[in-house]
Amino acid sequence: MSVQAIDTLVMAIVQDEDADELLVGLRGEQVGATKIGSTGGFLRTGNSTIMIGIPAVRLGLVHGIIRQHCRRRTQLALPYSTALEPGLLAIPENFEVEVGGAIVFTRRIERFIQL
Ligand code: 2BA
Repeated sequence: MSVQAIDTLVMAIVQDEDADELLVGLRGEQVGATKIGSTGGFLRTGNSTIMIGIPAVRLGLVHGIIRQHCRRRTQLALPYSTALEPGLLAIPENFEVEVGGAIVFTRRIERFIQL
Protein backbone atom coordinates (compact mmCIF):
# COMPACT_ATOMS: atom_id res chain seq x y z
CA MET A 1 0.00 0.00 0.00
CA SER A 2 1.18 3.53 -0.78
CA VAL A 3 2.74 5.58 2.05
CA GLN A 4 0.99 8.75 0.84
CA ALA A 5 -2.23 9.64 2.69
CA ILE A 6 -5.43 8.26 1.20
CA ASP A 7 -7.64 11.27 0.50
CA THR A 8 -9.74 10.18 -2.49
CA LEU A 9 -12.47 7.58 -2.90
CA VAL A 10 -13.22 6.19 -6.34
CA MET A 11 -16.40 4.17 -6.76
CA ALA A 12 -16.52 2.35 -10.07
CA ILE A 13 -19.66 0.51 -11.19
CA VAL A 14 -18.53 -2.21 -13.57
CA GLN A 15 -19.92 -5.33 -15.18
CA ASP A 16 -19.51 -8.53 -13.18
CA GLU A 17 -17.46 -10.04 -16.04
CA ASP A 18 -14.80 -7.34 -15.63
CA ALA A 19 -14.68 -7.07 -11.85
CA ASP A 20 -12.13 -9.77 -11.03
CA GLU A 21 -9.67 -8.69 -13.73
CA LEU A 22 -10.01 -5.12 -12.51
CA LEU A 23 -9.20 -6.21 -8.94
CA VAL A 24 -6.13 -8.09 -10.20
CA GLY A 25 -5.00 -5.00 -12.15
CA LEU A 26 -5.43 -2.75 -9.12
CA ARG A 27 -3.61 -5.16 -6.82
CA GLY A 28 -0.76 -5.29 -9.34
CA GLU A 29 -0.20 -1.57 -8.70
CA GLN A 30 -0.62 -1.93 -4.92
CA VAL A 31 -3.99 -0.20 -5.01
CA GLY A 32 -6.40 -1.37 -2.30
CA ALA A 33 -9.97 -2.12 -3.39
CA THR A 34 -13.22 -3.66 -2.19
CA LYS A 35 -15.83 -5.29 -4.40
CA ILE A 36 -19.50 -4.86 -3.48
CA GLY A 37 -22.31 -6.68 -5.29
CA SER A 38 -24.81 -4.16 -6.71
CA THR A 39 -27.84 -4.01 -9.02
CA GLY A 40 -28.44 -1.56 -11.87
CA GLY A 41 -31.59 0.50 -11.49
CA PHE A 42 -32.44 0.28 -15.20
CA LEU A 43 -31.68 -3.33 -16.20
CA ARG A 44 -32.21 -4.71 -12.67
CA THR A 45 -29.32 -7.09 -13.22
CA GLY A 46 -26.24 -7.60 -11.09
CA ASN A 47 -23.16 -5.45 -11.46
CA SER A 48 -20.17 -4.80 -9.21
CA THR A 49 -19.21 -1.64 -7.37
CA ILE A 50 -15.49 -1.36 -6.69
CA MET A 51 -14.49 0.99 -3.85
CA ILE A 52 -10.94 2.26 -4.21
CA GLY A 53 -9.16 4.45 -1.67
CA ILE A 54 -6.09 6.28 -3.03
CA PRO A 55 -3.93 9.37 -2.69
CA ALA A 56 -5.20 11.87 -5.30
CA VAL A 57 -1.93 11.64 -7.26
CA ARG A 58 -2.83 8.05 -8.20
CA LEU A 59 -6.17 8.99 -9.80
CA GLY A 60 -4.79 8.94 -13.35
CA LEU A 61 -3.25 5.52 -12.79
CA VAL A 62 -6.54 4.13 -11.42
CA HIS A 63 -8.56 5.55 -14.34
CA GLY A 64 -6.09 3.90 -16.71
CA ILE A 65 -6.46 0.52 -15.00
CA ILE A 66 -10.27 0.80 -15.10
CA ARG A 67 -10.14 1.71 -18.82
CA GLN A 68 -7.86 -1.23 -19.50
CA HIS A 69 -10.09 -3.83 -17.85
CA CYS A 70 -13.68 -2.66 -18.37
CA ARG A 71 -15.26 -3.25 -21.76
CA ARG A 72 -18.42 -1.90 -23.33
CA ARG A 73 -20.90 -4.68 -24.06
CA THR A 74 -24.38 -4.99 -25.42
CA GLN A 75 -26.84 -6.40 -22.93
CA LEU A 76 -30.41 -7.53 -23.45
CA ALA A 77 -32.98 -5.57 -21.46
CA LEU A 78 -35.98 -7.68 -20.55
CA PRO A 79 -39.41 -6.09 -20.23
CA TYR A 80 -40.36 -5.25 -16.67
CA SER A 81 -42.98 -7.48 -15.13
CA THR A 82 -46.00 -5.43 -14.10
CA ALA A 83 -46.91 -8.33 -11.81
CA LEU A 84 -43.69 -7.72 -9.85
CA GLU A 85 -43.82 -3.95 -10.11
CA PRO A 86 -47.41 -2.72 -10.08
CA GLY A 87 -47.66 0.78 -11.49
CA LEU A 88 -44.79 0.35 -13.97
CA LEU A 89 -45.64 0.24 -17.66
CA ALA A 90 -44.51 -3.00 -19.29
CA ILE A 91 -42.03 -2.59 -22.17
CA PRO A 92 -43.41 -4.95 -24.82
CA GLU A 93 -40.20 -6.13 -26.56
CA ASN A 94 -36.75 -7.19 -25.43
CA PHE A 95 -34.23 -4.57 -26.54
CA GLU A 96 -30.49 -4.09 -26.39
CA VAL A 97 -28.54 -1.44 -24.49
CA GLU A 98 -24.82 -0.69 -24.36
CA VAL A 99 -23.37 -1.08 -20.88
CA GLY A 100 -19.97 -0.06 -19.52
CA GLY A 101 -17.00 0.18 -19.54
CA ALA A 102 -17.47 1.80 -16.11
CA ILE A 103 -19.44 4.50 -14.31
CA VAL A 104 -16.91 6.22 -12.06
CA PHE A 105 -17.64 8.51 -9.11
CA THR A 106 -14.71 10.28 -7.48
CA ARG A 107 -14.74 12.30 -4.28
CA ARG A 108 -12.33 13.69 -1.76
CA ILE A 109 -12.58 12.06 1.62
CA GLU A 110 -12.08 13.79 4.91
CA ARG A 111 -10.21 11.01 6.60
CA PHE A 112 -9.00 7.47 6.01
CA ILE A 113 -8.05 5.51 9.10
CA GLN A 114 -7.33 1.90 9.81
CA LEU A 115 -8.33 0.97 13.37
P1 2BA B 1 -28.31 0.03 -15.16
O1 2BA B 1 -29.04 1.10 -14.42
O2 2BA B 1 -28.90 -1.34 -15.12
O3 2BA B 1 -28.14 0.53 -16.67
C1 2BA B 1 -27.57 -0.31 -17.65
C2 2BA B 1 -27.45 0.42 -18.97
O4 2BA B 1 -28.74 0.75 -19.46
C3 2BA B 1 -26.69 1.75 -18.87
O5 2BA B 1 -25.31 1.51 -19.00
C4 2BA B 1 -27.28 2.54 -20.03
O6 2BA B 1 -26.62 2.20 -21.26
C5 2BA B 1 -28.70 2.00 -20.14
N1 2BA B 1 -29.65 2.89 -19.49
C6 2BA B 1 -29.69 3.26 -18.19
N2 2BA B 1 -30.75 4.06 -17.94
C7 2BA B 1 -31.40 4.18 -19.12
C8 2BA B 1 -32.58 4.86 -19.55
N3 2BA B 1 -33.32 5.59 -18.69
N4 2BA B 1 -32.95 4.75 -20.85
C9 2BA B 1 -32.23 4.01 -21.72
N5 2BA B 1 -31.11 3.33 -21.38
C10 2BA B 1 -30.70 3.42 -20.11
P2 2BA B 1 -24.27 2.42 -18.21
O7 2BA B 1 -24.59 3.86 -18.43
O8 2BA B 1 -22.90 1.95 -18.60
O9 2BA B 1 -24.52 2.13 -16.66
C11 2BA B 1 -24.13 0.90 -16.06
C12 2BA B 1 -24.60 0.85 -14.62
O10 2BA B 1 -23.98 1.92 -13.90
C13 2BA B 1 -26.09 1.09 -14.41
O11 2BA B 1 -26.83 -0.10 -14.60
C14 2BA B 1 -26.13 1.56 -12.97
O12 2BA B 1 -25.99 0.47 -12.08
C15 2BA B 1 -24.87 2.41 -12.89
N6 2BA B 1 -25.15 3.83 -13.15
C16 2BA B 1 -25.20 4.46 -14.35
N7 2BA B 1 -25.43 5.77 -14.21
C17 2BA B 1 -25.55 5.99 -12.88
C18 2BA B 1 -25.79 7.17 -12.07
N8 2BA B 1 -25.98 8.39 -12.62
N9 2BA B 1 -25.85 7.01 -10.73
C19 2BA B 1 -25.65 5.79 -10.16
N10 2BA B 1 -25.41 4.66 -10.86
C20 2BA B 1 -25.36 4.75 -12.20
